[in-house]
Amino acid sequence: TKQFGIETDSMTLQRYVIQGQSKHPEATGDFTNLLTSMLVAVKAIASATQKAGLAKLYGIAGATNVQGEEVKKLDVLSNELMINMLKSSMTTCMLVSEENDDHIEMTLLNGLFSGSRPNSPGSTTTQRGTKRTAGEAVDVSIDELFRFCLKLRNDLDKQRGYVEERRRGNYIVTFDPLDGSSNIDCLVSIGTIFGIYKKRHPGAPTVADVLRPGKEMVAAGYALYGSACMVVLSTGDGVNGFTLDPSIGEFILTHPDMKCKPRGSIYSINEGYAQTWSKGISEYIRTRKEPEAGKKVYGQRYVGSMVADVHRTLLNGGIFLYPPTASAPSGKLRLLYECIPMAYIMEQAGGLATTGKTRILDIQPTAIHQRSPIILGSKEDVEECLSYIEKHD
Ligand code: AHM
Ligand code: MG
Repeated sequence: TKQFGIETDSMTLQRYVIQGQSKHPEATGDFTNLLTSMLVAVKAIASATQKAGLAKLYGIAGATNVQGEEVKKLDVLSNELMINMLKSSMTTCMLVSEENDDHIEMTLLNGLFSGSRPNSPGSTTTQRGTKRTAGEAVDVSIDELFRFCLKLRNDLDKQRGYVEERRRGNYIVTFDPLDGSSNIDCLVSIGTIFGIYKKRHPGAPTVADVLRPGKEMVAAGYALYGSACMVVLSTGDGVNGFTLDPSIGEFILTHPDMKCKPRGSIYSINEGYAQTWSKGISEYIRTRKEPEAGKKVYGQRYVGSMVADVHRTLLNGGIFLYPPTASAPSGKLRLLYECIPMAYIMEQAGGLATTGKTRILDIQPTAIHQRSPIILGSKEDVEECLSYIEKHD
């Protein structure tokens, strides 16, 4: 249905999420609000990314991030956007960002009744306790009025607790606001990665609420700032891709029910670290280039931006690897906001994601910035790689 070249009934990301929500009668709409707010950040990052060269946003901001890496201005901006949009959505209780050393806890709103509470009325006022009939002038003692106000305030305090709890929200979001920072200045694709958990108990969240295996996540996804801006999202029911139509500022469903084909023909790894790979990884990669008779060689692609490399793997099939190296013995990529969300997407699309020993989504995280090796992609390719690891490592 098109009029004047404009689709009049398009499936926007928000519409898609609202439709999903209608399948859950208990849904409050918070998840939709969370995503809508986060998409504002994504759109702003997409816009800033395109303007970075012009606006001179690129360049070193003069600070290093918590991992001792250079922080670029666009990283800082993206982080602020994500935090501010997620906070103001009033749907989250905790955030974990690659750019922040500590987790960010949502504070309750204060100030509604912030005055100090007066002491009990004491014995200076008298009790009249007179009965009144309709029409009679109301004769209320200071004491009665005060008790009434106190009760009203207690009731409101209770309500305020409820309201504050509602405003804090139950969702926990982990994110890398701008992944692939080394690619910013040379205008190569970069992305935002996010994972969403739900707090399962009343009251304040604790860090244990975010140190949970990826299989407990309720949603994950990424935004890719490439030749177009795309959001790939899974809410645990398959994977869908939405492309930003800049003329209307909306994400439109362009890649419904994305599947990673069972076998691909591309491997993606930083070959510069080949010397420090395990025997299993070395043999697996060698045999991509020197296959046994009758098998085809694999092509090699490596952008160096996880979002771009994973997105290509999802679309075209193949395998992406960031194994342990000499300088990063546990791998480089972060479990909570890089490995787990990508593993979630990949599995939802029919692919696999592993450390080489364990399924990524089964890992019990122990620290918010912990790293993990990762191998993900087409099912048969990952299985074949695992067979080399099993044989040689
Ligand atoms: P970043 O969070 O500092 O941007 O680093 C993460 C990026 C990933 O996007 C990418 O897969 C990886 O680093 C590339 O690392 P390397 O340059 O060692 O191959
Ligand atoms: Mg990163």
